[in-house]
Amino acid sequence: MKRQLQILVTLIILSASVNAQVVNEFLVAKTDLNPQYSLWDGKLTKLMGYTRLLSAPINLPAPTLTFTEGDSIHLDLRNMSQNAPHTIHLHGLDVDQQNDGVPSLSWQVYHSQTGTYKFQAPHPGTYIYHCHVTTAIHLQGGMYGMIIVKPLSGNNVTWDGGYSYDKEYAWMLSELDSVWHQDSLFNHNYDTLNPMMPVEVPDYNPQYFLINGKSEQQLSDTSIRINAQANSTVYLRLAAIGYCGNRIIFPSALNAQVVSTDGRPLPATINLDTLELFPGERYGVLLKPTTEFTDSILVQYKNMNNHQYKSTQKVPVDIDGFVGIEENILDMDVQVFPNPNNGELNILADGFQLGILELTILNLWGQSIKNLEVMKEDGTPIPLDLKDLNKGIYFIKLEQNNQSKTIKTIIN
Ligand SMILES: [Cu+2]
Repeated sequence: MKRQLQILVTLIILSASVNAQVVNEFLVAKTDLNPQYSLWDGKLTKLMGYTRLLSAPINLPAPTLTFTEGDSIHLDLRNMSQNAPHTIHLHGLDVDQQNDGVPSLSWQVYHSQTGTYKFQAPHPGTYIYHCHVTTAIHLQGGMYGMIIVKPLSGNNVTWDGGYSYDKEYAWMLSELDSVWHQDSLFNHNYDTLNPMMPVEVPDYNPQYFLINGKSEQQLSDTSIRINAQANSTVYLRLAAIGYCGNRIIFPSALNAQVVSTDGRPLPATINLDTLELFPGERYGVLLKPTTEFTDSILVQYKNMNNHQYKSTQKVPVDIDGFVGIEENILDMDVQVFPNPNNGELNILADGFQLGILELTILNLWGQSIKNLEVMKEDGTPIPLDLKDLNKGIYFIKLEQNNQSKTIKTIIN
């Protein structure tokens, strides 16, 4: 009987321990043979980095690794970079020293070898991984990416019992100094047993200031630019991994609130329009716009030796929604097309009578910026030329005999 009880207890313990889901991830460390990564000005640069496939191009940042809280992770690193060994340091995750990718404290993966990091995904939050061999060069080379740990309780919540959100963005802030992206720095066989650097490392003078590997006009990429509805909540994950300090300036209409830092919830939210990040830091920011507007978030890069700002990058923000312009008649069918348009548009004003229609063009703040009259002659659409207006969101108010209807259009 006692023996049967022992077996039963053993079986219960075994079944509990296999409940944690094992997730296998695989990364290849490699170095570009030729410049292939396209910067905003069209120049190409070489990278050293991590990819999921040997044949895949190296991207900045490396693939985002997304886990669920409690997952048991087996992360394989295959080194195909020809030269130095590499590791994966799990920056900010609570893992044991053996699996934390700091070569002097554990092990490193040599060319054509594979190593496996084993750890449990800890607290939900935003983390970073990067190589920890000759860190200054390998990290600048491109060996960094983001780790996102999602809570068990769902996809659109910051952590169990935390804040829910409608949409999320993740920005990894870094820089690139193309002078460092050369074979003379990339191709070395430094390791912890051979700590001599092959060449003198030049001063760091980045020419490219990056958000998810992009800058300038590339920031209109839909994965970076903020596009959301008024009265919705956006969760913005921020991770800084360059050698500059960062300052982020939010438009006040975004009602930015910092809710977490370095993978841990803050005891209370902090409302702010300006947030400073230092290398290695992560923040979780809720954006809660209540009105419709277009603006930019400014991301600045500061030289930490002399505290001078080297660059300001502008990320477009588009918040859609209604600003509450009163409708006198709600059942009147009015349409604008195409929408968005280039300033040439058509209005279908069924419900209004034939004859003169008075039009008022309003900006986002409800200010009248243009008045005109158009003639409704029959049931066909009325063409309208607004090409003299700047790109943006406008309201067109149509009036006739004390009846009116307002519609929205986007000129881009
Ligand atoms: Cu490395």
